Amino acid sequence: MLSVEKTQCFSILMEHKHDIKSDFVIFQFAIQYLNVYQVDIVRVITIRLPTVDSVSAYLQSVQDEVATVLVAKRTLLRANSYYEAIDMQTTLDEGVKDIGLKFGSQMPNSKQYRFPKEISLLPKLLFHLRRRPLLGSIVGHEDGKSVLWNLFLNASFDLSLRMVAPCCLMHREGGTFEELPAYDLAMQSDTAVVLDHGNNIEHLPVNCWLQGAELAADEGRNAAALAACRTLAEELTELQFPAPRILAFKEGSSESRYFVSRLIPAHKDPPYKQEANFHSSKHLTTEQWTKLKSSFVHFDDPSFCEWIRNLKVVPPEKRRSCRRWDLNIDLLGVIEVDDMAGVEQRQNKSGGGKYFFCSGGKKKEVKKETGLGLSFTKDENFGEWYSEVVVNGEMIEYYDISGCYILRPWAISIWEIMQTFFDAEIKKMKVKNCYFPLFVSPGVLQKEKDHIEGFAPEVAWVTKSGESELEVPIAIRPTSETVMYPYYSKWIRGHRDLPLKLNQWCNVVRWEFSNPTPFIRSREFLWQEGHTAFATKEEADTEVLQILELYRCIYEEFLAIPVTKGRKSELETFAGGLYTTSVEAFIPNTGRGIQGATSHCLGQNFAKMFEINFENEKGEKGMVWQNSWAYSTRTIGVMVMVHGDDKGLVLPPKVAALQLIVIPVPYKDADTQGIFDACVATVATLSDAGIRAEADLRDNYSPGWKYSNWEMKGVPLRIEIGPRDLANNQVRAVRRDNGAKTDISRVFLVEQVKGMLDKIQQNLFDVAKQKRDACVEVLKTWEEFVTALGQKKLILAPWCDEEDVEKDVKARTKGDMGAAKSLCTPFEQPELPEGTKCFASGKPAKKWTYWGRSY
Ligand code: 87F
Repeated sequence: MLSVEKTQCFSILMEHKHDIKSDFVIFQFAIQYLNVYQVDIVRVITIRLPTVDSVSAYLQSVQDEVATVLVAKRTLLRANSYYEAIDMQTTLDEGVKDIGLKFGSQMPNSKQYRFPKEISLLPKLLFHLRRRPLLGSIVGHEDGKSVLWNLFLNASFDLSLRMVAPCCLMHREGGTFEELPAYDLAMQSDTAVVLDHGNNIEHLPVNCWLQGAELAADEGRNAAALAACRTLAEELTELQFPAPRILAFKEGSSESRYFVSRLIPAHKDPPYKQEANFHSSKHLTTEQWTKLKSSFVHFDDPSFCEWIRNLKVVPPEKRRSCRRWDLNIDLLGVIEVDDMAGVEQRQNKSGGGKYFFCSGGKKKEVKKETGLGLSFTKDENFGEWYSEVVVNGEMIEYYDISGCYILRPWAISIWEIMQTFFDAEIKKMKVKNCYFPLFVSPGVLQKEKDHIEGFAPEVAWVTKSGESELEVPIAIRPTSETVMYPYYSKWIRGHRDLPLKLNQWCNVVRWEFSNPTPFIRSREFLWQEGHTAFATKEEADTEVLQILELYRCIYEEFLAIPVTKGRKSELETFAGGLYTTSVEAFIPNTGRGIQGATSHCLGQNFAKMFEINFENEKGEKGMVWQNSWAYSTRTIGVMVMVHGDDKGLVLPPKVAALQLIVIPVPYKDADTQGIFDACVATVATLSDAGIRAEADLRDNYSPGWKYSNWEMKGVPLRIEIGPRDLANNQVRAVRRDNGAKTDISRVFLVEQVKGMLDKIQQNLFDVAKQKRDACVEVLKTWEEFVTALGQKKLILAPWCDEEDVEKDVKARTKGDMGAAKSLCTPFEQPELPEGTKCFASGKPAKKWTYWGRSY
C-alpha cells in the first residue's frame, strides 16, 4: 500500500451544503499525490456515514484527523436553515484549517495542506473519483462516468442501489407505490425509480440524501405516475432542507436505458475507463503503472468491500410511521419493511396535489416534466461530451473489453452509406472485392520485419483453443499485407495478370494501449483495405491520387468535413512503403489534427520481400509496383467531433440513415387521427421522392420528448404537424444544424425539403471549414510555433524537410498533451519565397508543412 508519507499534499474537501439535516454525512476528501512517479494523481474519497446517531463509535474507530472532519460535519448538521449553515461555514473552515495545521502546513496560495505524517487509514479509503463530488453525481446519466459506481456494484447490488436510493419504489397504476427489490427494479421496463436526485451544479442548494427523487417514467402513459412520484417526493421532503430538485427520466429514453443498464453489475466500468481518468498516467511505464495500481486498494478488492460492510451504514430512524418505504437496511441489504397494510391518503401541503400511498388512490395533478440532455458541454469537457454523445446518440454501446465498442445500427447505417459510395467508385476503377482470412501465420508476419517491427506490440495473438495451447500461436490481422501478398506472388506471373486490384471490407485488430476512444482509437475497427499491383510506377502513382480524391469526397461531400490532401513526412510514412499520402482533418475543440485516411505507394518493397514478379511483353522480368489504401470507421468519430453540439449528434443529410423525422403534435381537442394521417402521408410522399423519412407515431412519448430524442440522434430535419398545420395544408420544418423553423406548404413539400437538406449539408461544411480555417496559423519562427501550439492551432510553417528536425520538434514539444508532429505537406503549397528559413532549424526551408498535436 502506498504510504501517505509519500504524498506531498492532502486537501480536504467537505460538502457542506448538501446534507444538512440528513442523518448521514457525505464525507469527502481528496489526496493529491504529487511527483509520485512523476505524475499528479488525485484520489477523492467519498463516503457516506451516519453521524448523528453514532458519531461516538466513529470517533473510536477512526483516527483523530478523520474524526475531526466528522466533528466539523456534525457542527454543520446542527444547522436549521440554509443561512445558519452558511454561518457555520466559517466554523467549518476553521475546522478544516485546524486539521491542516495539526498535521501539516498550508501550501502557499492554496487551500491544500502538506501532510508529512502518515495517516494510515486514508489509503484504505482511496477511491477513484475525478469528477464532481458526491455520490449523487453518479445518479442520472453521469453515473457511467463515475468509477465510484463500481464500489456500489461490488458491495452487493441491492446495497449498491440502496446506498444511493434508500428506498426504491415502483409506481403502480392508480397512483400506488410499491417497494421493489433493487434488482427487480433494474429489470422493470416501466418503473418509476425514486432515488436521491444527486448533485446538480445548477441546483447547488438542493441536495438531500434521503428524500430526493429521480424518476424513470414512461411519459405518455405515465405522466400521471410521474406526477405522483413528484408529489410523493415533495411530501417526503417537506421538512427537508434544502428542497430536492426532481429530475425525470422517461422510460425508453437513452438516458433512462443507460441509467438502468448501469444498475446491472455486468455494466461496471472496465478498468481501462478508470485508467482513462488519469490522463497523466500515460507517461508511466507499464511496470510503474502496475506498481502504482497495486499500491491502492482497488474498488474490487475484497478487503475494501469488507471494510465498507464493516462501516455498518445504517439508515435513518424511521421518520414517519405507516410508510411503505420506511426501511431498515443493513449493509448486506437485509430489509425490514414496516407495517404496510392499509391504504393511506395524504394531502400534499405544498403543492395542493394529492397522492395515494398504497392501493386504491388516484392522483390528480399532472405536472410538466423535465427533459434531460447531455451532462457535459462540447466546449467545457470535450472528452466526456464525446463519450456521452456517441452513447446517447445510440451510435455506440460500451463493451466489457477495453477498447472494443458495439457499433449500433445508427452508426452502421452511416458506414454503409459511405461504403455504398466508395464501393461503387472503386468498382468503376476495376477494383474487385475479395476476402482473406482473419488469421495470420507467424511466419509471414515475421517475413516483413521492417514494416512489422514498430507495430509488433499491437499485434494480438491466439494462443489457445479450449484448454490446450496451440502449437504455433496465430496472429489476428492488424492489416493484410502479409496475408495477401504471398498470394499476389502466386497469382501474378505475366503482364497479363496486371494490374491486380483487390479490396476487402473487413475488421482489423490492433491492441492499442493509449487511451481508447470510440471510433477514433479502438482495438478492433472496420475498414476497407485496397491492395493493388501494377507493372509501372506511373500507374501506381495515378491510382494513389485517384483514391485520395475519393477519400476527400467521403469527408467533404458526405461527412461535410474539410480535409487537406497532402504527403506525409519521412517519419510519418508507412515503414513498408515508398511514400504516403493522406487526407487530414482537424478538431478545433481539441486543437488536434486527425489522419482521415491514407493512400500509400508501396513502391517495390513488398514485391521484393514476397517475390511478386512478372514478365513483360518483351519477356523481361520485373517487380510489380504496389499501392495500399484504407479508410476506417474513424471517419464516423471525426464526424461526431466536428459537427456534434450540446444537444447531441448532428448528422449531415448525405450520411444520415434518417434524413427527416415527422412528428405529430396533437393538442388536446385536435383531430388526432387527421394529424397522424397527415404524418403518414408526408412520409410516403417524401419516401417516394427518395428522401429517407419516417414518422414517430409512438403514443407513449410527448412531442417534446421526441424532439430532444431525435435531436440527440442528429436527424437533420424535423417536420412537425399540428392542428394549425393540418388546417393550412402545411408542415413546419425545423433544421437540426441551426434550429431554423420554416412553414412549408404540402404542395411544394418535396422540392422544399430537398432544398433544405442540400442547404444543411452545405452549411455544415461551411461552418466546419470556417471553424477550421480560423484555427490555422501561418508562422515562421519557433517562438510563434510554441505560442500557437499552446493556443490549439493548426500550424502551417516552412520546413527544411529533415527527419532529425522533426524528431527534434517532437522532443521539444513533449508533455502532458502529447508532442507536436508534422501532419502533412499539403499538395496545395503557398508560395515559398527564396531564403525562407525552417521554423525549427533555421536551415533553408523546402516546403510548407502542417504541424500540430494529433490523434
Ligand atoms: C499495427 C500492427 C501491425 C498500422 C499496424 O495504411 C501492423 C500495422 O502495418 C501496420 N498498424 N500498419 C500500417 C498499415 C498500412 C496500410 N495497410 C493497408 C494502410 C492501408 C491499408
